[in-house]
Amino acid sequence: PWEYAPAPESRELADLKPSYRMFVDGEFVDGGGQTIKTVNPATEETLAEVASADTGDVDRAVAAARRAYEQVWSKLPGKERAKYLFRIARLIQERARELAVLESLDNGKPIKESRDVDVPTAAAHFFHHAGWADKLDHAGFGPNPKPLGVAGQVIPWNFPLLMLAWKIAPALACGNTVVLKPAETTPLSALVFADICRQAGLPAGVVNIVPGAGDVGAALVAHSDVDKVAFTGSTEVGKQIQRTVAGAGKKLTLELGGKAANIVFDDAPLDQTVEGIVTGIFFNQGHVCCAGSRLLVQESVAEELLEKLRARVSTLRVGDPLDKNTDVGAINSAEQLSKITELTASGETEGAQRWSSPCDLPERGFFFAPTVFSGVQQSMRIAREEIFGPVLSVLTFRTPDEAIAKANNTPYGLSAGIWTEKGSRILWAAQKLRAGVVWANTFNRFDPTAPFGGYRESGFGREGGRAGLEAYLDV
Ligand code: TXE
Repeated sequence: PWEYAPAPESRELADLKPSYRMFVDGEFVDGGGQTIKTVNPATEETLAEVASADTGDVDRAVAAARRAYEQVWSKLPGKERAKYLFRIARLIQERARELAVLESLDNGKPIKESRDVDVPTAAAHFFHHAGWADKLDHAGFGPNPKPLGVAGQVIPWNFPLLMLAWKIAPALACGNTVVLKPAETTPLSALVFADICRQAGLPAGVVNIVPGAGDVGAALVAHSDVDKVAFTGSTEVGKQIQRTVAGAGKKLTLELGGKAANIVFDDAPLDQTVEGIVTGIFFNQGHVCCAGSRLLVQESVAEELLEKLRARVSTLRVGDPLDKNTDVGAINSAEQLSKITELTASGETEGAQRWSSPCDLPERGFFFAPTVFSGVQQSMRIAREEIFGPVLSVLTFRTPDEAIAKANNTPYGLSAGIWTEKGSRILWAAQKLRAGVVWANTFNRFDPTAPFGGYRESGFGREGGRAGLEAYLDV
């Protein structure tokens, strides 16, 4: 029915087209694979038809990237590459409104997040890396830093444009060329980005975008002419990719799942902490690899904190992603919604106490009420497995040592948070936590200057800052 369709002005703002083609060698072309229908998760309506690549298209894209690498991009001085990156960054800013609306339509995230986080941070990544492009020889990477060649990059659906920026900006800054596969449920912003590359006059073949499902990603990472593979996604697929590239002489970075602990000590300012907990787990519907999905609270303040938290979560507005007042938007797909539903049911079966926000959910679309489980034990699935949804598992601890032991009791190691007034405790805990990122008195802050990445089953390699560039350079 009409009332569930996005307002006509939002389609216009996003400049939404009925169909999109893939981007190879500087041209928009049809793909050999079966066309993908991308769906608006807030309405379940088809947004657009998107061309999908087949293995022949992957071959053509890699060949174009190789040609562009050999003949143009690797030969350009850094200051010339920087000009293109600056241009791309400015074009992302100029087209920010279009990109933000498109991202919210395709992904389901609230417009205030795509507008204030995803799009500006994507532009910031290009600005930051543009600044590096002409300084690589003088930044202590080692003698004669050189690009690797063609990068094959596979990204997920939770931050479609931002993950693309994390992957493409450092690759280009270092002189590599790229073939990128966006996720099958969120290909649109990557194809608008392709148009931005064209608008920026980026030489043909430097960036190629090949939409498709997992088989296209598998063909790309296995391709014999790809020198470097960068993947963000599930731990399961990450392990598969690691096996595929083993022995093939490719460089690899993996950014996989997480089950981050957000630790609240008894001296933390509770009202401020509640805001951080909410940001930690309900930002982007909890579709965040570094989400603060396990709350560890010191026993003496647990009851008071939980009461404040439930009151605050009750005020979150869940619904239409395009409404500027929405705090929690739509779950990206029916599959992800059923995974969240199944895991939360297991929490109840295993004996945790479930509390869900008494919000009204829209009748259509994929929505899930913000949920808090208390009385969670470490053995429960909701304490061990990544839910990737708006569901928080609350555990308690008595001593700081116990907090660290519980925080580290996970195969993952992407991020963690600490809430305390004591600076010494922050430094102590940050040393002991096995996590690539530790936030203190904040959560889910992203900055292009800060290296991001995991320990253990959360993957390896860093993205962002100087450390992120090392993944795209040889010396
Ligand atoms: O991930 P996949 P899915 C976690 C989260 C989520 C779960 C499943 O817990 O519930 O993973 O999500 C491509 N070779 N994360 O199924 O399949 C795929 O097309 C090469 C955490 O969406 O890993 C997509 O582009 N590529 C995570 C990308 O991999 C393959 C973000 C991610 O999809 C492939 C997303 C293959 N064999 C999910 N199979 C994070 N770290 O942020 C699939 N793909």
